Amino acid sequence: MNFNEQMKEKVTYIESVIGAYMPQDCTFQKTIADAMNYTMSAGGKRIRPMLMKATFDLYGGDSKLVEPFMAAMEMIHTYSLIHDDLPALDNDDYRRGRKTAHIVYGEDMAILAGDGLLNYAFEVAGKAFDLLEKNSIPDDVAQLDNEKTLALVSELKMRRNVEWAMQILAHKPGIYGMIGGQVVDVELTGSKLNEEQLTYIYENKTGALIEASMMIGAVLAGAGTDGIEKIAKVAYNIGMAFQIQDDILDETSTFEELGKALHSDEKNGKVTYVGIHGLEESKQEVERLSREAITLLQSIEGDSSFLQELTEYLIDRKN
Ligand code: GRG
Repeated sequence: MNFNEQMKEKVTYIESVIGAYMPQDCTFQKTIADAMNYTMSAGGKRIRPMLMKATFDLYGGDSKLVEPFMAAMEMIHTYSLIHDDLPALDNDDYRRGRKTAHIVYGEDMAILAGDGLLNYAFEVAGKAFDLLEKNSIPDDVAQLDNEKTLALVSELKMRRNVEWAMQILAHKPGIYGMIGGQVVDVELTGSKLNEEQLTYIYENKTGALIEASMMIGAVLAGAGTDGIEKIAKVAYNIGMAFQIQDDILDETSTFEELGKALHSDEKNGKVTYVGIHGLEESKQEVERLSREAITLLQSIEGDSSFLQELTEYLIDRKN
């Protein structure tokens, strides 16, 4: 199977996972489920769950534990897009090739749909606990035989990994991650940014969710601290390259390819990497960051070929 076929197959799988975890039974509050589903089902590249699952595979993960986290991560990402498009922020009319949520459902419902997705993401991720084995513990633990003890220890290890993944899922999209980056981005809109401020914004508003995705994949697969640190570095580079490429596409792509309006940064008075360094240098930086990520991936034991190809593909992505 070539890379494009693999991507297609993976997106189909990710969409089926997301679909399985979307809210089903809504009565009086049905509008919120419709509004949440409207942007969730509009497509999107599904890069974050894809990176999470590919990292999980790289570190030998072989359970379904990662699936609720894949869905949860895409929900958090989609909430951030719905809120980012609101009139109070970027005021965009199109996203993922469709009218934005606030244009279709009104500003009130779009705010609630974003809130709904953020909250529901944790409800969904928490379902990973239901997937764990539940070995019974006798009152007198001395009665446990070897086999039962081993089963309990293995369950405990998995449970710890899920708890750790939950912590990452709560931390990275928050004020020390995505929201932090977004706050500085909003506050400094229209001002002249220095390199340090720009790096802070990119590391957080975009990088944090990419880092969280790959770290959660590694944690759930049971990778050691060393493995998690390595993948966090890979994710850092991919995240920075992803945002610079986003800036490049905002200037050079088409509405049809992007599924949203171009020149959004200019319209909103945002200073970007491209604005400071120009297109050519920005392209070189995307290439440099991505090549460094690929070299790091090659130093990790295991089959990282899909992750390497995905990183390569992102250098030239068109949307
Ligand atoms: C709480 C009011 C309120 C707002 C929150 C946190 C936030 C607003 C916005 C997040 C910042 C943001 C949108 C960063 C940009 C990251 C980025 C490059 C998004 C596009 O991701 P893709 O290209 O999109 O993966 P698809 O549609 O393919 O999923």
